[in-house]
Amino acid sequence: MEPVLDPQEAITIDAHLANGHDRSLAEDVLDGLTRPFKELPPKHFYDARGAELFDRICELPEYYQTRTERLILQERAGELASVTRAAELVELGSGTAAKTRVLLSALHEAGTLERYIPLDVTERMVRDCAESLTAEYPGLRVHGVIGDFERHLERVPDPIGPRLVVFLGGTIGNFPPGSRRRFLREIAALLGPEDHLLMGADLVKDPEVLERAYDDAQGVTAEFNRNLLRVLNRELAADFDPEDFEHVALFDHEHEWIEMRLRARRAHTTTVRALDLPVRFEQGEEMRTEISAKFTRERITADLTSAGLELTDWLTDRDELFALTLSRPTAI
Ligand code: AVJ
Repeated sequence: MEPVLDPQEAITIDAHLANGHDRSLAEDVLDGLTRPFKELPPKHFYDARGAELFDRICELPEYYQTRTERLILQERAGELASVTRAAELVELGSGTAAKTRVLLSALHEAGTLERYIPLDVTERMVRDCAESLTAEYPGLRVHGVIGDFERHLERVPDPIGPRLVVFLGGTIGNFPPGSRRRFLREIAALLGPEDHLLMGADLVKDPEVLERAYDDAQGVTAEFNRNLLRVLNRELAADFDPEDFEHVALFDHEHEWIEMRLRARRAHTTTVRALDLPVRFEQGEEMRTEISAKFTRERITADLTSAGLELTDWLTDRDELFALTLSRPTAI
């Protein structure tokens, strides 16, 4: 018989963000907009509207990542469950946990799953998915962590058995190469010798396919990009006119990453009032808003190795558009 837990016992939530805005936006803007080459980090895209636009991106015909990753998970979840025999699944940036359900179901069927630990900045998402998942999977405990995976990894509770950490969607591509390795090393610190990391990575391919995925025909990605300026207007009393900026997406062949930028259509000065910061843009000046690195098996293996992890499985679709890497701490 499945143990039946009442919801009080099944759900624990720890909050590490004072409020939804406590993600260093002001400091990031102060750094980023005073550089000779202006830049804003992509994590600030995701306010309510940004999250909604990103969901629409995931459905676009040009944006193959989400559906390809889901397909790989559907095909291989059973195998992942039997290889990892995970008692707990820790998910970094869990969101609505849409794709995670495939894994949770496989682990539940294998009879090993006891606990799910979603870590996400959006409190509502963590609470909602805790409620629905404890209802969907009898006996499952959910220990939600409301936090930023770049700052709160050490708040993940101690393991209760074999652990599978998952980092899906290809978000590892947002980190520049040095930070990427540092972050992987931080993830490795969550893993014991019996534990695994499952990570999604977008693969190098025809640059035209890549650029289309970041500059779709309907202009959803352009809106997503410009939404960052609306976030600054609202949170920091800035006075950007998003229509003063043009969406740019291009593949950087040397670094093998997509860059998204916002290009000023005219010379103008905006003010970020909360920071008392005037910001001058020349006509055509570009501000970088995201890098999204594309990987080869060799490159991701080297990154994992440098973080003390060894690749144990490489799961990809038949067209090799996207890959899931399974890795574990390197035996010493
Ligand atoms: C959520 C970081 C994986 O890089 O493809 C989608 C974000 N930006 N379209 C990506 C994104 C533009 C996405 N990640």
